[in-house]
Amino acid sequence: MRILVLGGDGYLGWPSALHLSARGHDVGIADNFVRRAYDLELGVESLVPIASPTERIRVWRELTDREIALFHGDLTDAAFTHRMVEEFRPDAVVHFAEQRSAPYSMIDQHHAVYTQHNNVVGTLNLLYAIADINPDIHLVKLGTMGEYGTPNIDIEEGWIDITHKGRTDRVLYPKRPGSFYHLSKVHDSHNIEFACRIWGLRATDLNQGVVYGQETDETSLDTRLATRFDYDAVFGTVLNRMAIQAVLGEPLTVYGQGGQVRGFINLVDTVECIRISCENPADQGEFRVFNQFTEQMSVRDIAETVCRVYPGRCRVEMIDNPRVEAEDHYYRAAHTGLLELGLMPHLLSDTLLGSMFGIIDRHRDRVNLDALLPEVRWRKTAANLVSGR
Ligand code: NAD
Ligand code: USQ
Repeated sequence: MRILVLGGDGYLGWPSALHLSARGHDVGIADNFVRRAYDLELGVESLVPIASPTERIRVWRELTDREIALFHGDLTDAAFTHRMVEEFRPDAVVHFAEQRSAPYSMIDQHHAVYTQHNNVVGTLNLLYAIADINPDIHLVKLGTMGEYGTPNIDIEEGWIDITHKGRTDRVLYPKRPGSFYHLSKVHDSHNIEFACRIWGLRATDLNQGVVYGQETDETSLDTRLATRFDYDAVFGTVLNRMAIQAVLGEPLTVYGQGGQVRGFINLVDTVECIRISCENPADQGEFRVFNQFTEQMSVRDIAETVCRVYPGRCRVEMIDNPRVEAEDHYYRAAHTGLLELGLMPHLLSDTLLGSMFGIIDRHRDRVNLDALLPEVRWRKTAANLVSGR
């Protein structure tokens, strides 16, 4: 298949592009490299050094004799997005290219508006490009489990059958997300479902849980193929951060009571889910939703597991929760769709955590300790009410 990976320079996009290429697909990646610019803005860097986009592609070509096309541009630029889809003529487009940090979206008004504009407008431009150029193109869109929030009933895969006053219907599962970033994903989901219903497009919305891990079979072939690994309080996600905090001898930061339960997935399984979704497309006109995670854990469970496995001294600290979220709640989310299509999960294990500790230890000197503690607060303050810039 010809597969275009949007956001192909990011944490997940790059290893997914390599995985698809290794499986024999013709891959193109597109990115505006804004993720590298956020690093400059926040004064941090990926824990593991990453090569430039052109060097990554060159190394992959030298190792495998496989070509990856590169499109440098911004999805919010409608003309660029249209041109790229027209030129590459993909069978599937995997869309990772969004601002993906909840804390970044909550810094202030400017960052909230930027996040929703970037994410919602980029996706709309893509929907128009696909509808104009070839409605057969299968859109594989990265959504998030956080779209659902933490409802007091079981979470289904995207859709729910409800009976109300004696009548029954199948509707999109109700959403109650926890940040302006997560809200941008809800808006995307609605726009995509609408495009499938009205224009007959086909799409798979992958409501992914929190990803952890840094290596895949492909990225570990050469250090210059490494993907990024974020540890800071804005872009670092909880399991990666806790593994890094343990190795650095810093306290593991549990926000609030730590009873927050989330779905988690290993990077190795993420790239497989992308391959599986592309190779098993949604039907024409179908808005298909998979909940893309393999196990659910509380933040406290993660801290305890990391401390149990880490061979050195390890300390957990419960700090004031900078977010507004339930810390003790019901959580049970369906996630059978991808398993039925053949996903073989790699669950969190002592070996897996051990290999993460090894990677972290090799790069420990690159950490900016000042970036570890959360500073962005969900509640309104003078700093985040109006634009801080
Ligand atoms: P990332 O920030 O590392 O990668 C996103 C890439 O998209 C970056 O390289 C960035 O430069 C690019 N990008 C952003 N806006 C763009 C635009 N307008 N035009 C072109 N390129 C643009 O993020 P990631 O962790 O790889 O996440 C990828 C996707 O997966 C996101 O949509 C995110 O919401 C979703 N997701 C991530 C996780 C996770 O734990 N990392 C979990 C669930 C869902
Ligand atoms: N948390 C801590 N301590 C930390 C960091 C986080 O207790 O040091 C808690 C948070 O309060 C939250 C949970 O851990 O309850 C998850 O936080 P996170 O930063 O790991 O993940 P989140 O903000 O939800 O966002 C990440 C990705 C996002 C993706 C989402 C999947 O950045 O792109 O959409 O995970 S999900 O959580 O399923 O919505």
